[in-house]
Amino acid sequence: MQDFLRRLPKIELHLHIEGSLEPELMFALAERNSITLPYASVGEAKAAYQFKDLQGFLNLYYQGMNVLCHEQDFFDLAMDYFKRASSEGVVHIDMHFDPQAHLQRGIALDVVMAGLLRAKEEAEQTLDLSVGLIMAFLRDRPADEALQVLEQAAPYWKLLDAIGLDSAERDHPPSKFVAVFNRAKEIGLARVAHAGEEGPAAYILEALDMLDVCRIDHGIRCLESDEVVDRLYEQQTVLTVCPLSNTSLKVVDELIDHPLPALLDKGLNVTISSDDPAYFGGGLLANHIACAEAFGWDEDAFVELNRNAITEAFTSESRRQELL
Ligand code: ES4
Ligand code: ZN
Repeated sequence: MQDFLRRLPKIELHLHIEGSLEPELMFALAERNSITLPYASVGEAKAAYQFKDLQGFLNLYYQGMNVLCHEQDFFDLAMDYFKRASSEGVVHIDMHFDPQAHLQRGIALDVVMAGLLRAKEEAEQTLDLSVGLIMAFLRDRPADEALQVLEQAAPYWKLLDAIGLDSAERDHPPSKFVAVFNRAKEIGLARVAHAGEEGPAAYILEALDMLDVCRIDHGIRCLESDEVVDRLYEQQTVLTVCPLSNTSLKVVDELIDHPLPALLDKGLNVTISSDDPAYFGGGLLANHIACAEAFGWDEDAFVELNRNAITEAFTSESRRQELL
């Protein structure tokens, strides 16, 4: 089964590129940029990756990305992940990135974009990998700021596939970002949002109704509301479910208790992703293997999940056909 899963062409629709920063690269970039890390060693960093909840993780995630200063750092970050993912059989990645987290530290948007776009281009030319770009906004920061960043990104609109909404979910409902998402729609950008990860099922409905998203990142708490499950079923909205993320952040106690099988039983359009692979114990292959072990799914189940993802991937129709 592990060999099959490694060889299976896999698609991930939900990956935060800053969450792919492995401690080894973090140390190398810290040295390159003369930054002092709060860890004495790679081992110590890994040992610190024990999270109580989403906020506990976000604190280390924002701390870790402090080593990203120059265009080359963003290129190395993304290329490092693309190569690793490709070697595990990943053929498409829709990649979130968090411009506000870098702007806040005085890193210009052009620096972030130049590095990430160059890595995307190189990956698409040298690996059998296509990459979609999702500019994500931090929901625990003001909506005005998000709107400003979206306008500031005008030179890049043509190169983006979608906008997203991430960071601390509780008390930051989708409704806070209606103006930002309306503007993205006007611009012609697709829209996705994290909802129903730590936040309530009602946030999923809000994201659908008020932000007009085509995809819900996580969405696992939909099971707390029949109304929300019905909506997701009727629209066949894609859910990007991240099993190892959910256990790492204690959204779910153990993988055996994960709602994935229940979501499939309801006929929902489920896909599997890795979220923040450097922090949650592995990438897309590790997530597949963990699901095979926990749920005893057969090969066809994984083929189906990846087919769901291909159909919704942010890439050209010809690439989608090639992957199907
Ligand atoms: C995230 Cl796991 C998760 N949830 C919400 N926002 C995020 N940003 C990076 N990882
Ligand atoms: Zn996420």
